[in-house]
Amino acid sequence: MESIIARLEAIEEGALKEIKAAQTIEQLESLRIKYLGRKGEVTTTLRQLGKIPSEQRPLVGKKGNEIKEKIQLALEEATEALKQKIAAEVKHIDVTLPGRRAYSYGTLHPITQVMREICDIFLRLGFDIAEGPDVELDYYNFEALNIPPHHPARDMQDTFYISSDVVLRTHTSSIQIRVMEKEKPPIRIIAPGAVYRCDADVSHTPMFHQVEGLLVEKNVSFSQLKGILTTFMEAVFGEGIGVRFRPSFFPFTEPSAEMDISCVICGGKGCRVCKGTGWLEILGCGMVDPAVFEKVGYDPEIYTGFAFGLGVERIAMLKYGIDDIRLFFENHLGFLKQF
Ligand code: 2NL
Repeated sequence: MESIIARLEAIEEGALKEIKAAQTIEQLESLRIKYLGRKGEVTTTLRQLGKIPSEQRPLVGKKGNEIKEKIQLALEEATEALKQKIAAEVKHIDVTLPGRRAYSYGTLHPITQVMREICDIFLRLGFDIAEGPDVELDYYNFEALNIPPHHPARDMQDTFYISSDVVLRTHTSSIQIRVMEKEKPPIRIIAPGAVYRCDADVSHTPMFHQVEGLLVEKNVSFSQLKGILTTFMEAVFGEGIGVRFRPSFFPFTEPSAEMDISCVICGGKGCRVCKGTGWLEILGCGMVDPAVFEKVGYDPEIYTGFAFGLGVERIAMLKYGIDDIRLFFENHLGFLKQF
């Protein structure tokens, strides 16, 4: 019996010493396990109670319980003291130190900036801005634009279908069809907005931005189209920019052309970006196809018009020398802060 009591007292002394020295809440928790846990020193010692004469058991048991309670109390007090110490340290943060500055205000996204710049130029040239729905009927996106039923653009691989006759618009031409349906010529509008195509790589994202333009009056000529677009390119890239028009094809224009500008990276000498040609493809355009006029109820014998479509991300990439379109949509502050 003497030996068990002596052993318990030795455990108590060791435990109280260790509790006093503990520096963290975690250390205190491991001390609780070490002494009071199921396999702890106090617990295992008291298990030997069965080995001593029964009349002595109450006395040893009582001593054991007292020691348990003392250790428990010491642990609780030490934990509480530590918590208060931590709280006091938090209060002692020096609030007079200079702070780390957060960005105090944001900036417009580079695509928004370029989009506004493009719209401003056309507003100065006398165009109005028209808007329309991103979720569009197949009719306005394809059919009214003379895009035949089995044209590749209608493929599931290129177009996001909501249902068999509803799509995410693949170009903002659909806006222009809606305007022509409602209003009579003269029409002089641009249609800016997000467009959607099922495509993704360094130069394609599933959502990007377009500005289309449409002018309808009597006696509109291709030279007027060339004049407007040349003035526009000079406004965006500077007076010195070179331009050229190459024949092309679109179902909604006839004749159709693609416009190139002299390479803004090498100045026309030939480089990696222009693939050695000195020229960059910048937009598609043409004279509105009579079939489109018929769809919206304009008499193609009376009215003529030109139209064009350009990609905003493409213009922004060339303007700022960006080689990966995905950077516009990753929202890294380091990238965005540069604009
Ligand atoms: C491109 C080509 C183009 C049009 C868009 C258009 C709109 C109507 C009628 C006729 Cl309502 N045409 N838009 C015309 C030619 C080309 O865009 O490659 N865009 C990035």
